[in-house]
Amino acid sequence: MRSRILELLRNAGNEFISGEEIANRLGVSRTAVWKHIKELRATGYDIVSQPRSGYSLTEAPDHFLPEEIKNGLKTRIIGKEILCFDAIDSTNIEAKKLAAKGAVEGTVLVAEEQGKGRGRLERPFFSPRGKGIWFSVILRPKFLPQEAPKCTLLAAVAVAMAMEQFGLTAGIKWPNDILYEGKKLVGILTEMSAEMDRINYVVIGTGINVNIAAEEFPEDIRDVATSLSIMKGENLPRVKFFQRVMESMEELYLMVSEEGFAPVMERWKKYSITLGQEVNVIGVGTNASFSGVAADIDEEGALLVDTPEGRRRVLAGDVSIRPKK
Ligand code: BT5
Repeated sequence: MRSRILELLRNAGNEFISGEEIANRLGVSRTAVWKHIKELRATGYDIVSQPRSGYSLTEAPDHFLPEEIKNGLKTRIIGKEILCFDAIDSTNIEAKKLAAKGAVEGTVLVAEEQGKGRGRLERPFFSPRGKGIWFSVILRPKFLPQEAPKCTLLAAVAVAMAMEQFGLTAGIKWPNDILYEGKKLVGILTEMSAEMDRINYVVIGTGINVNIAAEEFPEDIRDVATSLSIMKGENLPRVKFFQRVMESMEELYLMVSEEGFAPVMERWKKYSITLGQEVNVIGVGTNASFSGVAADIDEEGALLVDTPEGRRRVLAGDVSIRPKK
């Protein structure tokens, strides 16, 4: 009912629509309409009312509400189901639970705040309230399990494409970070459940620092983290940015099902700030490290690093780019 009232208010544009007309069109009482309007106001909608004219929507909140995210969203798969959480441990944990219970492909979970946002190897991921986009997407792709890590590259390209629409140029560091001036704006964690030759589900978890001021980052990551608002010099509308990310993700996902990952990899290379650089690589889960020049990524999304001893292939690791002398 709430979303149907919102739709009527939106369709009215700048005009007023009377409580009576809303009540008649939706087959409810005027008191019921009034109650829903009150609720909408409480969630942040600015709805003005005038005694004889009725109601008019003047401003929608930049909160994660399914009605807001779906409004004007141009996707068929991603966002088919949208679940919004005020607070949650981790959207990835919840997404995996739902996926195991049969959630439909394209289900999206997004939270205002995560209490236990996680990165790789259980590293904590700072996810403060109302300041970012902390979300997970459930996919059930037809490709092979060994291709799943490439979903991380796909998500990074999707965020980069969204940034472009807001006049921001992204630099992707292999495999899962988007950086600005060497500091991290976005982190991505792809998790999967699969059998030998079949994926049950993939959960792509993405954390985007949107409107976080430098001093709001905890001290331990202040030197390594940044946000879109720092980059742009002003706050960005989170819901609109999120819609563009979901649309880009869908465009790329459809591309993969038609043409495979090659066109996504091409785009990834265009945004890459890793290729051609001197890098230090630390294997994930090991402390083994080595240096070389990041030469390319292969069809599996592995990073190829040229070292004095020859070319090395890195499937999972932490890469730091060494400043040019
Ligand atoms: C990642 O791991 O960057 C993957 C992060 C994925 C987060 C999303 S949010 C939605 C979904 N739900 C989850 O629980 N997770 C996903 P990794 O490459 O391991 O980097 C982790 C490191 O990034 C930490 O050890 C910190 O140094 C740094 N870090 C933590 N929070 C950060 C933030 N908000 N911005 C920038 N850097 C951060």
